[in-house]
Amino acid sequence: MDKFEKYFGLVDSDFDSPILVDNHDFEIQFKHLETMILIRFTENLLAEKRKIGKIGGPIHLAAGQEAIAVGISSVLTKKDYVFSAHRSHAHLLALDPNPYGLFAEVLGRSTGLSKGFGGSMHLWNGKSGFSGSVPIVSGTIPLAVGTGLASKLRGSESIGVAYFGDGAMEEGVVHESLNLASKLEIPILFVCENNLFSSHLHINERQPSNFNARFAIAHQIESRVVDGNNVKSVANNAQELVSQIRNTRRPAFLEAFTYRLYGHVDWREDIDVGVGRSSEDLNKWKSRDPIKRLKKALDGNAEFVEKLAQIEQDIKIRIVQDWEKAESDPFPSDSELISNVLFSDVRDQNVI
Ligand SMILES: Cc1ncc(C[n+]2csc(CCOP(=O)(O)OP(=O)(O)O)c2C)c(N)n1
Ligand SMILES: [Mg+2]
Repeated sequence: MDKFEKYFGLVDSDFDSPILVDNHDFEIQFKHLETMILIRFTENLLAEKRKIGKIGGPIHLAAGQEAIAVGISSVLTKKDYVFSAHRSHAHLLALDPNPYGLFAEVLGRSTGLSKGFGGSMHLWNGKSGFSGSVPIVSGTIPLAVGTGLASKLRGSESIGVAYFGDGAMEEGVVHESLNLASKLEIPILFVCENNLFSSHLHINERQPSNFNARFAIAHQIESRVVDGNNVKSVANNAQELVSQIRNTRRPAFLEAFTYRLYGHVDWREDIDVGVGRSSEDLNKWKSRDPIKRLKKALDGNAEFVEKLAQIEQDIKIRIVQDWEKAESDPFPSDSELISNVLFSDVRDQNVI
């Protein structure tokens, strides 16, 4: 069992509590549900394809954590600069729910989001605001701070957004980033997705406290701690923090507690059972699945069941079509190998 009961202001049983949705809220929450389902089905398909060897490189799945990406993205604009790390599919798809470019990328095709050179852990989708993911844990956090600073210097409304895990919090550069953002008053939202694990190691084995927003408090940054499996709570808190960031041009920090349903990497859910997480905990968190919880909340609405069945079917069909299309795309040509790695067309034309 998790060895602690308190998640700074939240208690363990809060994660089992119902999500309250009334009729005027129904459309918004249904939209959230739709995006979460698209992300879940996309990742389930990736898991299956990785298992049978169709995908060559490792994939880090965020199933179980979708409510955070969907809640946060619902309050961002395409002009914001969003960065992530190794577990970034949900962040990418919540901004642009279109898996084709991701599929082409993990298949190494030239039509992929990074032209087939990056795979699952090097994604970019500039038109949606997704400004990059890299697998160096915490590596993109200072970049997000930089985009926030640049926005402020340009007098633009845009903000930086950095998604990172509880493990990333243990890298020195995160603390330097928090300090700089606070001292220079940089418009950035730090989003700590606390799924309690860094690879196979539980946070209790690594930290004196399971609560990471304490570091924001130390840097005098406004912070919130939320139930990351409740999309409505994530979206409402993100809305308040993001408006505050846009108005004051100061940073904010949101810590969302959650749990991943797959193992650290690839498709096996039990890869870390027996190392750090017990099947008992896994089952407990499965019952707190953010999709299940939101379905339950929406179930009272008269149109819900029919609407849901239709949407789930449409998404399934679309995803399979996107995968097949990506699979039939070409690999990069030899000339692309040179132009994208050894020098950049853009750099040669415009910058240097
Ligand atoms: C600088 C660096 N150190 C170590 C690793 C190996 N590594 C990959 S993922 C990971 C765990 C990260 O945990 P967390 O930030 O909580 O993200 P989660 O996997 O839980 O989403 C580690 C240690 C790495 N990729 N980069
Ligand atoms: Mg983690």
